[in-house]
Amino acid sequence: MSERPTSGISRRGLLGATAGGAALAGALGGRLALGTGAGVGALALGTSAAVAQAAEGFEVAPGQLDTHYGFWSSGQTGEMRILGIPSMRELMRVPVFNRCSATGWGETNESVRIHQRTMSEKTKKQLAANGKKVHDNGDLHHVHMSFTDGKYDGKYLFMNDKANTRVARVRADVMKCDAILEIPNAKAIHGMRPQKFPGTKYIFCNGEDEAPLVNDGSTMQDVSTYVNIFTAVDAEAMLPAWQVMVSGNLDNCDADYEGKWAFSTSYNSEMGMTLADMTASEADHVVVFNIAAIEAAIAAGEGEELNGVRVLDGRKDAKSQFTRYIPIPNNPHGCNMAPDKTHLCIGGKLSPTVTVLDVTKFDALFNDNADPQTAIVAQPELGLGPLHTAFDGNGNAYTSLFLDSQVVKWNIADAIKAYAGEKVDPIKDKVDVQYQPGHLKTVMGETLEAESQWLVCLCKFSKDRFLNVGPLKPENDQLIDISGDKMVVVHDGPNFAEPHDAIAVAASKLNPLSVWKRDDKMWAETRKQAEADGVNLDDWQDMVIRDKDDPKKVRVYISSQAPNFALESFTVKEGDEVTVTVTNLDDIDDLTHGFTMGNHGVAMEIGPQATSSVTFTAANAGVYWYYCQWFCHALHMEMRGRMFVEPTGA
Ligand code: RUQ
Ligand code: CUA
Ligand code: CA
Repeated sequence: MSERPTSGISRRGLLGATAGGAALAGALGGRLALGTGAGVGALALGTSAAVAQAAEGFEVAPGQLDTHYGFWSSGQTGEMRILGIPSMRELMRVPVFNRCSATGWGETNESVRIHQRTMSEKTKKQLAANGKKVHDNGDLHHVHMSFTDGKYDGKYLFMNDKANTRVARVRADVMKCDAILEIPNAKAIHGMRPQKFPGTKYIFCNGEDEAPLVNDGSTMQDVSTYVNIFTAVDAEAMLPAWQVMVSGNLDNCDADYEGKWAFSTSYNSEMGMTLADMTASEADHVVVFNIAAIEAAIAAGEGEELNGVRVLDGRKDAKSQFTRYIPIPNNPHGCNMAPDKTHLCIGGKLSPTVTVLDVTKFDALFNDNADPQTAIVAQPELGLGPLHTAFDGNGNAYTSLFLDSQVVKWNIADAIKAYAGEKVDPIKDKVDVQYQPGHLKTVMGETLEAESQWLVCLCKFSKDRFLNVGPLKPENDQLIDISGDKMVVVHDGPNFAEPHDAIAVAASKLNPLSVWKRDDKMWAETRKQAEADGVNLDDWQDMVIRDKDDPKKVRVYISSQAPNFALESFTVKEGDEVTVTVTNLDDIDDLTHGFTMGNHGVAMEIGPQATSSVTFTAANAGVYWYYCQWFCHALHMEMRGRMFVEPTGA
């Protein structure tokens, strides 16, 4: 049994700072936030008419559209969310790793196929032992869009699942998940970024947790057999391209604007298994991955193949050309590449500094074995608990200070001058946020088209900012106007568990469909089965087909057109495995139908021109109503029918 901790990292006074800082910020925030409404709240912050004006700028009147899409992670909820910026209105939730009651995601055959596409036999066994077909939870920290030439290309969104070691892709044309990849060999995918240049060939994925490479129970206690794995995923195929073993663990990552490097922070260079061990060193590191050297080695057949992926050894002792390790104080976290194409900013977390690396100096680290420290060009001391950094289009950086509950605006060029000994203060402004910010994002700020108007700060706590809803409080996403010299908080946005990260994409980059294309690949497999059954999914269908080879299987094809299902009833037998395929033949924006089978735990969404199917067992004889659960017509309530389940032997 371990003892209740009394020391650990608090020896550095930092846990103390967390508690004290939070209490202080709480008291302060409470006083300042007495006025509600963004305008009043902002004015209460004590500045002037300029503040009121800034607060007005974020309001989007009824009927008006936002200028930017915000794509939000949802942490342990496992979905992706779409918000409008600057209104901060929630527009949509896209289920990815979670089971969704509204859409049937995680239950429909189409979504289960996507879940199981790369699922290992081990995972299937684990799930089956727990009575499941798919994981229905995820821990989605990071959402990023695909790039072409360093700019968002509006094609895909990629996201990680730390809980079950996966990455997923959402198609931006329909805003639905179309691929989930279970990454072999690695454990707990945390940091995840698309390659920025020349395009998103790879998704870089950090394995955060250390484990034996062959994790079969044979060397569990021997930590020297533990490794961490960095994975490059082929973004089109959504399959692993290659992996690199590293020293230390991996936290966040990013990529450069020339397609040469990927980089990851590590907080556990110690390979410690306890909190005290993980914080023992004064410095951890950033790993730099040399993409060209890795690709050459993979092409030459180097490394070992393990579970279908070639794994290279990039650990320190291997002295390879795959990696370099740059020492960074202390348990670093955020890893953000500036749109100036040159500077990489690493959040110190336990160190009050952000370390600025010049990526143009990385060639020398590999070619001349230059001292890794030569890549460090600035290390401004910004405040307590620097986590993540965002950028505007004017050479400024914005870093979240977790312990200080602030955002600090600083100038990269000035920080470099100060590091070189010049008397210049890189810090331009600080603003209080509520409270304990993690990620923060400027609009378009992780691309070559960084803008300088809005910053979204994702706060981990919201105490006293909203009506009390019980012990579990919402998080607080705050919108900050960064267009002037002073940053101004203009909006509080409560948000459910637990947005880690967000990106903001100009609305012009996207143009999603309103009606599905009938031949979409999402239901290609379902269409194949229908063809085999002699059913044309594009026509009116009202078919009930019993499988010739397996008479326990019944396939029911139902068209829907508001307010009708093609079948008012169908009959099956007790114990039958029933697959219901519904096609929505309506061809009108926003006309979604549903299919819910009463008392069977089965419900799904069928968008205009879409096909969805679901399989369940009719276990008990009786009459069951099915109905359309998405409001579609004045006679939507009447859009229902009966399933008769005959007793066995009838
Ligand atoms: S990282 S703890 Cu985005 Cu700050 Cu996941
Ligand atoms: Cu169809 Cu409601
Ligand atoms: Ca450490």
